[in-house]
Amino acid sequence: MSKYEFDFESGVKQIKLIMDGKDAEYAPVTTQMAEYCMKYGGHNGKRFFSDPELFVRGNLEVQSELGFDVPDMVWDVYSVEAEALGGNMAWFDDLYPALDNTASIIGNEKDLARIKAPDPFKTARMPWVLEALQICKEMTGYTHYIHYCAPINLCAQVMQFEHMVLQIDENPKFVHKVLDFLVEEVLAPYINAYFKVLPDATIANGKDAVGSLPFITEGILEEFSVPYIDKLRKLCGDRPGIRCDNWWGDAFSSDLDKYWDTKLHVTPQYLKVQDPDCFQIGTQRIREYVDKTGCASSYGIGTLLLQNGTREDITRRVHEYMEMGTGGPYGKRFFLYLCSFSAQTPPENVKAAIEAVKRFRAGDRPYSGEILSGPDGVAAEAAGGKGFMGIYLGGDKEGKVDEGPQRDAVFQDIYDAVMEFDDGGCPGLVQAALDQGEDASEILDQGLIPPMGEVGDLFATGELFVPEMLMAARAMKAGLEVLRPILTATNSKPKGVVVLATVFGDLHDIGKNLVGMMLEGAGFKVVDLGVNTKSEEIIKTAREVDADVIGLSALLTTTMPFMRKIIQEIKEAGIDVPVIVGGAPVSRTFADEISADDYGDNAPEAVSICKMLMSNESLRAGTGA
Ligand code: B1M
Repeated sequence: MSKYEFDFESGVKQIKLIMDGKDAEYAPVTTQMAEYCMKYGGHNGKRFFSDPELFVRGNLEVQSELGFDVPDMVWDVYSVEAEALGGNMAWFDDLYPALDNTASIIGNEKDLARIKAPDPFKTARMPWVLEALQICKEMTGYTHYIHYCAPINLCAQVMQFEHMVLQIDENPKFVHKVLDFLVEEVLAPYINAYFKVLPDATIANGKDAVGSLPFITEGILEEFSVPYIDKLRKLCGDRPGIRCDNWWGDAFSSDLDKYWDTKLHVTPQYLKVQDPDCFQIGTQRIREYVDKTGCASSYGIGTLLLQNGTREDITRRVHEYMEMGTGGPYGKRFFLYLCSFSAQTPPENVKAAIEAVKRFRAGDRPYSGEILSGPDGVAAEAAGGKGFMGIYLGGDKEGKVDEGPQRDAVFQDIYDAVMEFDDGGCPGLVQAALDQGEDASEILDQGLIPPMGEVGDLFATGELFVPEMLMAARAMKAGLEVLRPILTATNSKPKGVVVLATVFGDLHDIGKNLVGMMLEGAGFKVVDLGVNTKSEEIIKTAREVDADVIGLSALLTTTMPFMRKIIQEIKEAGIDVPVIVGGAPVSRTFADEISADDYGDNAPEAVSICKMLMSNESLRAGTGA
C-alpha cells in the first residue's frame, strides 16, 4: 500500500529503470491525455489549465481509475513560454488552450530588443507549471519531468512559423539571435527554476512538433534545432535528461539511421518513433536499428486510431507494437506510448487500449506474429485515400509530376526562377517579359502559375518539404507584385474568390496556409480568415467578398465537429457557396457525412477542386441555371 494518495509506484519504477539504461520488469505504457481527463472529469478548460491542484488531481483521478502505469501531465506544452513572452492565448471550455500564433511576438530586431525575459516564478503560467509539478510529487511521490517547448518550436511560436522559415533563408543571423535569446533567457531559466523547486529532478522533456521533417529540412535541423538543444543542456547543468523526444517525420528522412542517431543524440535515453511514421516505416525496421545500437525504444500509437479505431484495431496495433518492441536483446528497455487521447475519445477506446496492454502482459496474444506496419501496411492504411499530411510517401513518385507544355524561353525563365526559389530574380524576369510586350495574364498563366502546381505535386509526393514550398511561393509572389498593378488596371479577374479558414478551437494553420498559397499561385484571390474562426465571421466575409468557394481546415479531431456546424449555419444563412474541407484527420467519408461539397486530400487537390467548382459555376452561368 503506497503512502501516497495515488499509487503509481510500480509503473514509475519501470520507467526509471529504462531511463537509467537498465532492464524493466515489464513494458510500461505512457500517454498524453490531459484534455481527455478534463472532459471525463467534467471540468472547464479555462479552470483546468490554470488551477494547478485541479489540473493534477483531475489527471491523476482519471489515470489511476483507468489503470495507467505512469502519471501523465501534459498541459498546453507549446504555449506556456510564448504566453510568458506576451503571446495571446485562446481559451476554450472543452479543449486545450492554445497560443494564437498567427502574428509574430518577435518579428524583427526591434521586437527582440524590446522583449523582456520572463521570470519563471512570476510570469504568466510558468509558476502554474512549477506548482503543478510539486503537487504531483506530493500526491504520487513521483518527480514528473517538466515539458518545455523545444527551441525551434518556441522560435516558430514567437516568430510565426512561415516567417521563421523564410527568415532562416533571408536573415539566418537574426533567427540565430532569437534562438539564443529563447534558450539563454527563457528556456534555461525556466528549466533551472524547475530543478530548484524539485531538487531530485533530472529530466526536462522538450516538445517539438515543428522541429520535425517535413516542416523543416534536414539542413535546418542540423543548424537551427540540434545545436540549441545542446546549448540548453549545457546551460542546465549538462544533464543528459535535458532532452527533446517527439520529433515526427522519420518517414521523410533520406537516411533513417542518421536521423535516428540524431534523435538519440537529443534524447540519449531512448529512441521514440510514433505514428504515422512508426506504422509507415514498420516496427521491423525500427527493431533492426534498436538491435544494432542497443538503445531503449518506444513506439507511439496514433491519436486517430485511438479515437476512431475499433476495439480490435486498437488491440491489434497495441499487440504488434508491444510484441516487436519487447522482442530482441533490448526488449526489456521498451515502453509503449499512446500518442494522445483527445477530449472526444470514447471511454471504451481508452479502456480498450489499456486492456490490450494488460492482455499482452498476461500472455493473451491472439495476434501473435502478425505485423501490419511497414510499407505494405501503409498501402492498406492509405487505401481510404489518406496519406500523411496529404503526402503519399512510398507512392509512385515517377510520372506524377506533369512537366507541362513546352513554353517560350521568356516564360520558362520565370518558371525556373520560381522552381529555384529565386525571389530576387523573379520580378526582374517578369518585368523583362512585360518589356518584351508579353501580356500580363499570359505571364501569369504560363510563367508564374505552372511552377506552383509542380511544387505542390512535388510536396504531395514528399520530394519537397514545407520550407521549399514556402520559398517557391515567395518567389511567385515577388513576380506577381510586378503584375498586380497591371492586372488591377486592366480589370483582370481572378480565377475565383476563396474564403479560407481554420475552424473554431483550432490554431493549426500550416496546412491551410499551404492551400492558400497554392490557390494564389493558381490565380485565385484568397481571403484568409486565419485560425480559430467562427461561422459568423465566415458567413459575413463570404457575403462581403462574394465568395465563390469556402474552404475549411481542421487538424484536431476535437475541432472537426465545428466543420459540420459551420456548414449547417452557412446553409441556414442562405449562402449558396460550395464548401470544401480538408486537414489531416478529415476524410472523404467525414466530408460526405457533414454535407460538405467536396474534400481535398492535399493542397494541389484543393486547387483542382476549386478550379472544377469554378468551371461548374461558369457552366451553370452559361446555361442560365
Ligand atoms: Co499539434 N497536434 N497541437 N501542433 N500538431 C497534432 C495535430 C496531433 C495529431 C499531434 C499528436 O498526435 N499528439 C494532435 C491532435 C490530436 C487530436 O486531434 N486529437 C495535436 C495536438 C494535441 C496539439 C495541441 C493540443 C498540443 C497541446 O497543447 N498539448 C495543440 C493544439 C492547439 C490548438 O489548435 N487548439 C497543438 C499545437 C501545435 C503547434 C502550435 C506546436 C503546431 C502548429 C503550428 C501551426 O500550425 N502554426 C502543431 C503541429 C505542427 C502538429 C503536427 C506535428 C503537424 C500538423 C501539421 O501542420 N501538419 C501534428 C502531428 C502530426 O501530424 N505529425 C499535430 C502539416 C500540414 C502540411 O498538414 O495540415 O494536414 P495538414 O495539411 C495538408 C492536408 O491535410 C491538406 O493540405 C495540406 C498540404 O498538403 N489540407 C487541406 C489542409 N487543410 C486543407 C483544407 C482544404 C483542403 C486540403 O480545403 C479547404
